[in-house]
Amino acid sequence: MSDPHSFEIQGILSVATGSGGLPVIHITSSRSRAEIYLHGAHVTDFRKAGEEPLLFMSGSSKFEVGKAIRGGIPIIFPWFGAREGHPAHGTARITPWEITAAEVLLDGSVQIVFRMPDAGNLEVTYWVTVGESLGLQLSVTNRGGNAVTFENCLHTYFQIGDVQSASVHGLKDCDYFDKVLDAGFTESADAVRITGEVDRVFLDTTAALTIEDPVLARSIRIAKSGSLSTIVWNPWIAKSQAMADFGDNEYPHMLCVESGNVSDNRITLPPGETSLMTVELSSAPLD
Ligand code: TA6
Repeated sequence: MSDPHSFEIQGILSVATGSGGLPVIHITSSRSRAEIYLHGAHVTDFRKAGEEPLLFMSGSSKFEVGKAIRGGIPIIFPWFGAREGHPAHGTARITPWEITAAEVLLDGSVQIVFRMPDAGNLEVTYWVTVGESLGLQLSVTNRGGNAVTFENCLHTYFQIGDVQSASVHGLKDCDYFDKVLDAGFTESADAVRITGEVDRVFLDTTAALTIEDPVLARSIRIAKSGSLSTIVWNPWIAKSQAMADFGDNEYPHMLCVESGNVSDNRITLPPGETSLMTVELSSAPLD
């Protein structure tokens, strides 16, 4: 495993000791800054110069080996959700990843590349591009002789002024499984609004979404490729109180809108093939 410090770029990319003593990468691009923990290759902060953070981070989050960070962008792989006898949402987010490259791109963005060790016959690579927007690419290549089935998801926590005033646009007419009601539905509203616990797994949708946040006076755009699933989650009151790593009063200020391939959209990758999922997060003033 190469020394993370060998990828430092003077005044642009530095490696330090972060919360819980875990290694953290600080990136400053010409228009934004970001923070990424090697633990899970976890983006924990991204903000454009002079703006509110784009991502939510719980003030109660753990930063411990073997535990997931509560906020930012957890990488969910190779399974989504619970699995008896195994960590929820897979091992990627609780594994220390390795840096394999870092560079400043021609447009002033900063790109850093990670690989997930110990992924068996799978070669798992994650590109993070920090610029005017935040670019994420997760690739999985099957280097083995047999097909492999997996789920993946970038479980993004967005910072929201007041979730009850926010709305998510782009999912109308999409089918979803409602994990709160334990039933399937088709989204009939023009926008998804949060007035209680929401845990919806939308399937077979490639739509780019927009979160409108009138309190922070911004719209957040979530564009994706190589992803057929979108999950919308807010724990609301009871679930918030049940999570030790999440403040009881934090739910009004966050909303997860996640991009991946889960459930019926899980991926079966033949030998030698590569799955590539990209997500681009950007924000603009809400006019
Ligand atoms: O993506 C939504 C969800 O699956 C919820 O059901 C909830 O469990 C959330 O993920 C957080 O899961 P975690 O394992 O990070 O507590």
